Amino acid sequence: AVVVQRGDYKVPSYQISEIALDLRLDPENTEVSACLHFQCTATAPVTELHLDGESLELLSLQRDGRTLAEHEYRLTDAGLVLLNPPESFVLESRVRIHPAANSTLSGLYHAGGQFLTQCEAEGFRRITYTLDRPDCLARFTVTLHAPQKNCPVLLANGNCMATGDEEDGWHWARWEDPYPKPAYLFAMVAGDLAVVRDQYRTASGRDVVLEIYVAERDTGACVQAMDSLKRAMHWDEEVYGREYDLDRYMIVATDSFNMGAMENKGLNIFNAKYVLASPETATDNDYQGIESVIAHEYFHNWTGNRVTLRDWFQLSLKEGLTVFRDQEFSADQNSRGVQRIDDVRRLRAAQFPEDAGPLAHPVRPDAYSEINNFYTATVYEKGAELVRMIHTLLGKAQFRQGMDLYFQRHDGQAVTIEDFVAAMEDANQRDLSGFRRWYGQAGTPILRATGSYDPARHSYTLTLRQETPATPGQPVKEPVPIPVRMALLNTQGQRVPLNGTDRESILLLEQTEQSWTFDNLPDPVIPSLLRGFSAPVRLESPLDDDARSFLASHDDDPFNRWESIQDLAVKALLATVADASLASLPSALRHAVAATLGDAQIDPAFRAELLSLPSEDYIGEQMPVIAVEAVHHARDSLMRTIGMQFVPEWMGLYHDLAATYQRDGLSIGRRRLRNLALSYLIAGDHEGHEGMALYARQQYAQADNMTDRLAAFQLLVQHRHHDAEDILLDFYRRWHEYPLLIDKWFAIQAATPRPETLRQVEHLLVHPAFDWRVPNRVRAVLGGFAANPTVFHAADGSGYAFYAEQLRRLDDLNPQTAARLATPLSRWQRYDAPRQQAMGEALKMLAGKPKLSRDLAEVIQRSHP
Ligand code: B3K
Ligand code: ZN
Repeated sequence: AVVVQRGDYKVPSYQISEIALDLRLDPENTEVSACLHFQCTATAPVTELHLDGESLELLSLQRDGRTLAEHEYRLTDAGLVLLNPPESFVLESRVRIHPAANSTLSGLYHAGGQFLTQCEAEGFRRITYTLDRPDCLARFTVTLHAPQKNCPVLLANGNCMATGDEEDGWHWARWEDPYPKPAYLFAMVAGDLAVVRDQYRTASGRDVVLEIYVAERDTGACVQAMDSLKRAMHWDEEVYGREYDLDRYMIVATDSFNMGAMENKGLNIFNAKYVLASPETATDNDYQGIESVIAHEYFHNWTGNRVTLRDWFQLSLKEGLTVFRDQEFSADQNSRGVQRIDDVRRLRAAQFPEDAGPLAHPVRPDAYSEINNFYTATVYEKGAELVRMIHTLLGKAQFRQGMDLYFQRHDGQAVTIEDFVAAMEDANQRDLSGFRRWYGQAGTPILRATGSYDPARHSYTLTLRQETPATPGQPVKEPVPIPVRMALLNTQGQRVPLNGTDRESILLLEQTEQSWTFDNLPDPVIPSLLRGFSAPVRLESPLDDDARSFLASHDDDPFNRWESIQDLAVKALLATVADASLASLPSALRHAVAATLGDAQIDPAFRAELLSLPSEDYIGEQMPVIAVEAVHHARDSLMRTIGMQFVPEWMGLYHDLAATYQRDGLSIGRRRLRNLALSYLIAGDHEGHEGMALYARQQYAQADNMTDRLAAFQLLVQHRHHDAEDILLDFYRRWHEYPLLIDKWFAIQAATPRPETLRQVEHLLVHPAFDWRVPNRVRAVLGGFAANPTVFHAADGSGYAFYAEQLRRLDDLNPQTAARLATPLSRWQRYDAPRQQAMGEALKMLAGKPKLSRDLAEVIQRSHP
C-alpha cells in the first residue's frame, strides 16, 4: 500500500478558486456535474496534474468548453491525470455515482431515506474529480435537484440563493458558501426532515438563524442540542472573542454515521446520538455528550474551518485544540473538578494503551497509509493535553494572546502545528522549542517522584525523573518539558508556602532528572503532585498508604483527591489479583471510603467519582501481563466487600437521594451517586439472596427518567437476576422505536460478563433489529463485546475468533468502522501466551481476507508486523 510521509509534503501546483457542483439526486444513480476553475501556482510548467477520484464513473470531460481528447488525460486507480494542462482553465466533468450502494458512509450516500455526505478526510473525491487536499481552498456553489416528495429539504453549506420547481415533481435549490474552504468541509443533505428553529444574536448584534433538522417525531428532542449550541456560541465570544460568521447554522441528525459528528461549514452533520435527548429516552451521560459534541463542532468553525490544515499530518492542530476548547467549555458549564477527572479517565482508557502498543504514534504522525486510521485518542485527547500544557505554561491571559495572534495571522489559511506553536511563542516572547518534542515523540512518559523531609534543615527535597519507553520506530526518547503543578500539605491538610508566598507552584522538569528544595518547613509535609493532572504522564508517586489515605480526604485539588483513592483501590486490587485470598478491604482504603461516605458536604457528582472503583481495563493496564479473569474477580469481590461493609450508608444514600426528575447539575450528581449506591447494594447482596434486586426492579419499573431506568436495567441484566429475560423483553417492547435506546439494549447484553454471552451475541447479530449497515448498531454489539474483558479475552480464544469473523464481514461494507473496531486486537502483547497466540491467529486470518480494505490492512499490519 502507498504510504504517505509527512516529509514529502509539496505545495500544490494548482489551486482551484471556484467549484460549482450540480447534483441530480437519485439513490441508485446520481449525476454530478462539476465546474472547477484551475490556476497554476507553480513556477515550472506542469506536465501532469493529478486529480483525486474514487468510485466515479466518468460520463464526460471538458476543458474550457471543449471535450478532452484521449491524449490529454488518463484515468488511473486514484483518479484522473490531466496531461500538459494550460496555466489556467475551467474543467467540467460529469460523473455517475451510486449513493444507495455506498455502505462506506464516506462521500455521498443514501441511508434512512436521506442523502448525506461525509467528506473528511478524503470523501469528496468520491463525489467528483478534484484536488482533494486541505490546502486547496475554493469557493463553492452547489445546486441540488431532487424529487420534491422524497426530498422536500435540500441543504448545502452557506446561504440558500435560489430555489425552484422542475418537471416531473422535481425541485432544486442553489447554495453558495462565501468562505473559501477545503473539500473536506463540503456537505449537502437532502431528505424529508422537520426543522427546529431558534436564533442567536452575536456580541456585535448580528442575528443568526439556528436550525436543527431531524425526523418529524424527534422535534421535541432537540432542546439540549439547541441550548448547548447557544451556550457554546456565547462562550466562544466570551472566552476567545470569536463570533459566528454566517447568517445560518444548520445541524442535521442521522442514524447512519461513522463517527460522532462533522463540522462542515455552516452545515454540521451529526450522529443522532449527539442531538436527540428527552428525559424519558436519554441518560444524563447522553445529555452531557450532546453538550460537548455540539460545542466541539461549533468551536471548529474557528479552529479548523476559518483556520484549516495544510495537510493531514497536522490533524491535531484542529482536533487537539478543539477538544481542549470543548473540555474547557464543559468545565465552565459544569463542575471543573469532575470534568477533569472524566477527561483524564478517557485519556487513560483510550490513549495510554494506544501509546503503549504497536499502534503508538506521535500527536503529529510521520506516516500513514489510510488517514482515517489516525483519528485517534492520541491525535484528539493527547493533542488536547499538549494544548493544555501550553495553557498551563503560559497562563490564561497569555494563552489568549497567543490564540488572538494565531487567528490574526492565519485566518483563511491552511497551516501547521508549527504555526500554532510559533503564534503562542511570538505573542508572549516565550521559547517553546523544547516543548515541540511533545508533538513528535510517541509514548507516555513515566514520571518518578521521590521526596524527603530533612528535620534538621526544615526542608523538603523533591526529585523528579522522567523516562519515555520506546515505541515502534522510536527506540530512543528525549526528555520532554513536563509541567508539574504541586503543593505541600502540612499535617492539618493546609497548603504551606513554597519558598515565598505562593502555596502552589508549577515545576518544569526539562531534564531527565531535577531536584527542588523547599525551605522554612518546621514540620513534615505531604506532597500533592501533578495537581489537576498537569501533564499526560504516568506518575510513580512516593506516597505510602497512610499519606494516600490522608490526601484522599484532605487534598484540596479535586483531581488528586480522587487519584489518591484510586491509587489505594488499584493497590488493593492488584494485591488480590496476585493472591485471591487477600480479598479483604485494606484499612487505608476502608478509611478513605468511610470518610467519603460520611461526608455529606462533598458535591454528589464528585462524591460518586471518589467512590467509583477503577475499571477492569485500568487495573489490567497496571500489570505487565493482564490477568483477565483474576482482575475481573478481584474487582467484583472488592465491590462486594465495600457493598457489604457499608450497607447502612449505601441504603441511606439510596433513600435520601430519591427525588423527582430535574435536569440541573446537582440533581444529575445525586442521581449518579444514588445509582452507584444501588450498584454497591446489589454487589453486596449475599449469594442467592436477591433482596436488593427488588430495589432495582422497582426502580426499573417506576423511574421517571432514562438515567435511573437504564442504571437499574443494566444491573439486572448484568447480574442475570432470574427475571432478566423478562426485563430484556420489556425494555425492547417499550423502546423498539428508539434506535438509540435499542443500541443500548444491544450493547448492555454484549457487555454482560458471563460465559454464555458469546452465544447470546451470536443471536443478537441475527436479531431483526440488527443492521450491518448502521454503525451505531454494529458498534453497540461488537464494541460492547470487545469491551467485555472476560468474554472477549476468553482463555480458549473463542472471543477473538468470533470477533475477527465479524470484522471480516464488516470490512466489505464499512472499512472505516471495521478498522476502528479492530484496534483491540492490536493489544495482544499485553496478554499471556495462549491469548497472544489466539489474537495473532485472528489478525492473521483477517490479513488473508480477500479484498481487504486499505483501512483494515494498515491496522493489522501495524498491529502485527
Ligand atoms: N472532524 C470530524 C471527524 C472526521 C473523521 C473522519 N474519519 C469530527 C470532529 O472531530 O469534530
Ligand atoms: Zn473535531
